[in-house]
Amino acid sequence: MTQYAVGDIQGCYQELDALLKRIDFNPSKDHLYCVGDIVARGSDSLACLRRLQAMEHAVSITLGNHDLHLLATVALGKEANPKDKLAALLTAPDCPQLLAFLQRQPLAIWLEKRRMLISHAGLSPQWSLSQALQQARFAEQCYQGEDAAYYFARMYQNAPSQWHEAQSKVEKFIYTINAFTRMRFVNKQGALNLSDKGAPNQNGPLIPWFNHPNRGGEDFDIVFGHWAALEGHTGIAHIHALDTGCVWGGSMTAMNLKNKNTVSIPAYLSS
Ligand SMILES: [Mn+2]
Repeated sequence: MTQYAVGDIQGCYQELDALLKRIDFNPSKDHLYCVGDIVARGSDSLACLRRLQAMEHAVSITLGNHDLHLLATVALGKEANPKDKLAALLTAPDCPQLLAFLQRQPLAIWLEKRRMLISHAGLSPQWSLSQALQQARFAEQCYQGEDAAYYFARMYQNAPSQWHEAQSKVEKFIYTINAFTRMRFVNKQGALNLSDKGAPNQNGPLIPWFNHPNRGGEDFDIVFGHWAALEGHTGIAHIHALDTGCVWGGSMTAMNLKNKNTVSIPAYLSS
């Protein structure tokens, strides 16, 4: 059995298919951890979700901002943004099952044997590992429960940007979703900045979450996606950035969780 993590897929089905072939992925014995953003922007989100759902027993996903946005759009009866290219998915006969599959997925996965945390955006420097996992379970109960639409309707806010400011259940939900799915830069205090998406700038006031001095994870690995501008590099050996920007013309990357070797498939021009 080989375990792999794969970076942001974002509807790039041809590259996903080629990557699974390249690593000789066998769903009857291997396992694929997807770091999230399965859907949106790429040309075939429908095929990506169908492929993953068809081998659900061999797949785990930590949801990304685009995945949650899709679930929220449908739960709230809103129109999808045409640039997300979700029309084929949303009109497919198996759309309800595919969305239910997505909604069952967690925000964070802890692999005890490997001492490895997987999430879409990383680990907030204002949380310990155990706090992060506790908050992930809390937020999953919100978006998977009967009141999911209530939480989806309140999800899109940038405040509170600091964990200690999150007092109510909704504020804790908002902070948790933002930390796990939207975080890139934080300030000196560790507050989330949710607008800057670029490459790290040594001289700016904002620092990547993984460079914050309070960041947990000196004694475990962290695997994340979401930040294509990093081009797969954090400069820290045990913090693994897997979003190599396939949908933007980069590549799609898979990492073997045991030996940390990576394989990448360059983006096809057609997608
Ligand atoms: Mn993302």
